[in-house]
Amino acid sequence: MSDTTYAPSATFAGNAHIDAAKYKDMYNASVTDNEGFWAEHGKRIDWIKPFTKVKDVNYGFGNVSINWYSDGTLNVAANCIDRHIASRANQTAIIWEPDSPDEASQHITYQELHDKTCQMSNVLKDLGVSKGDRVILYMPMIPEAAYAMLACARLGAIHSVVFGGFSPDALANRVNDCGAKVVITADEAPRGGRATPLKANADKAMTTCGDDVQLLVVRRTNGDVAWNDARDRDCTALMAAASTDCTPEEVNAEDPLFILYTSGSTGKPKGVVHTSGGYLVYASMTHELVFDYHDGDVYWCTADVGWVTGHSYIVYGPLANGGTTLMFEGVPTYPDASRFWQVCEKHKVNQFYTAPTAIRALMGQGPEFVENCDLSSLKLLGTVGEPINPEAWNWYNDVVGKGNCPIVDTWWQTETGGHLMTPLPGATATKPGSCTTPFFGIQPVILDAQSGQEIHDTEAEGVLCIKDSWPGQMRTVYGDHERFEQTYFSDYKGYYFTGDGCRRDADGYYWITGRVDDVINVSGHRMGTAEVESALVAHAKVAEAAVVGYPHDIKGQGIYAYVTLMSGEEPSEELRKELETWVRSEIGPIAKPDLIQWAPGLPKTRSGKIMRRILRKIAENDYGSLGDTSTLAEPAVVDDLIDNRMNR
Ligand code: 6R9
Repeated sequence: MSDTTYAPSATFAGNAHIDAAKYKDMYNASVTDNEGFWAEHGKRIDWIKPFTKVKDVNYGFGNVSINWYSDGTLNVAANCIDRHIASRANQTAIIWEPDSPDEASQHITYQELHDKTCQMSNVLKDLGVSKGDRVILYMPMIPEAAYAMLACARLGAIHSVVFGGFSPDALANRVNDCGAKVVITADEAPRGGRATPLKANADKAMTTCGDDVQLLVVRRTNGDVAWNDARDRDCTALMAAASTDCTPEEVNAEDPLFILYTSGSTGKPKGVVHTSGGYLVYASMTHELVFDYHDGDVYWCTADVGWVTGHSYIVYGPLANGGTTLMFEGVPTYPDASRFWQVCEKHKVNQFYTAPTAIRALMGQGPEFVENCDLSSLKLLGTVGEPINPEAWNWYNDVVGKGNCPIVDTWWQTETGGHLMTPLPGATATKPGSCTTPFFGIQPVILDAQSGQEIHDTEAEGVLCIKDSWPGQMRTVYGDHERFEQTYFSDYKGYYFTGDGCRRDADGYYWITGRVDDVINVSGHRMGTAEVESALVAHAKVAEAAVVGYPHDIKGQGIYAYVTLMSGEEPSEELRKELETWVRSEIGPIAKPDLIQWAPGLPKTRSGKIMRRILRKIAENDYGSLGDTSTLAEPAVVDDLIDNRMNR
């Protein structure tokens, strides 16, 4: 926590879309007449048939249903492309910066974006994809990923992007869960000077998918790949031969736009469903106001399109606003730690949006990597994904922003579609580490975790819920509406439960304290501890496993796994490596445990529940506050775990 506040400069506030007075008026209007507010702002996108209904929402457990603009029709791709053609055909829509600085970057105009997207749409159409069909994208950060998302939107098909770092198993699970007709991938994904064999991974995944799933392969590196003539299609060749015209399909506001799988506290990842109209209104409005985006600005979000940030703030928000959005294929530290800053200089980036984990990693490399670059184009900096520690915030502010760039610390979730709490850069005085105050129409509440009662005092700490709906909210879990209601609407009736803990200070500012469920946040990526545990116990030598998060200097949280081996198995360095590799291949590199502790036994209640609270404390090196251990079946196991804990 930090007490310093940074008010927007008069110059920034003077040129901003929203200043402090306007924020206050608009916020009040947005909650006193929520429906009127969203009726007005719903007009920011083009409708084929304008909506007459605005909001139809029920948060009642057992009957949860969320609808916005439900009698309106539109096409999302037409909003992101076609409607800009008259005025911006030759303006750059996407700047693509490849992994290696030695390869040429590309500037894709709105006209080119139109033509490529239509070609991709026609390729998909020829494969039999139509409205409502699911298409999986397993792709590098290349323009074709954006074309593919927009091509699905153009046809009214539902895309589901799977992060290229996920394993073949994780990919197959998602293909099967949503019943995808087509998987779009690439030969290889260059990242940090190495190439991930996406096509080979997809080949493995397809062995557990239905025979009718087709594989469309973009040529990125032209590397050698195996080819199955009956199933595989060369996307690059087919696009080149396809027509650059494709009529956008008219869809209902509440027709799904995409599914994005995200980790929860239990079970397999859930398919978060976002729909078309409300999502686009919310993504475009937050993009414009939170980043104070103005015509002609060059905006860069460093996320991957495999995460929600890439959906809302690389593709849909910026393009709906007719903006110029930069897509970066690489990583912050390749070829060296100045890569981000060199890209900012090269493309004269105005707004830069990244994750605290990247800031911390770059901070550790020293200021010279930043100081050697000309960052005078930067006007604003943003962060997302996890709480930012004040030290990293200050470095970002002083070294990168030279004290001239407001920082927007945006709190939101895959489920929320767009920012819910964030500074507005011309309006809000910031405090390092706080996501400050709510966006328009958002009513955060803090509840006492035990009683579920709302805490009305300004200063409060508890679980964070949201009182009312907003247009960008998820609508359901794909194929499992009951799970949707259970996860978000059952613990605290009448509210949307975020899963986050939160504190409100005397100024009414919000400070996210981290997840209150069994979800950990590793480098800004969500990971269910249960997912990692089930991967570990799927190994033949593992009897039992418990996974918790622990504070990690760079990643925010690291993965700490307690593993009990099958009797007869001996712990060894070799086995530790084997388990690490195993988890990588079961889920993906981001799930690899940072520390594995051999545990002859795990602390359990007499009813057999693992006491994670204790395991968390041991992992955090905080034995003084282990709390009550008297309910444990075998209290002695705790001493053993403490004696043998892993050093960090
Ligand atoms: C957009 C995104 C959501 C979880 C969320 C919270 C954490 C995200 C944050 C933040 C503190 C911020 N989180 N932004 N915590 N300050 N600015 O990250 O979505 O991957 O679904 O993660 O991330 O814990 O609940 P997602």
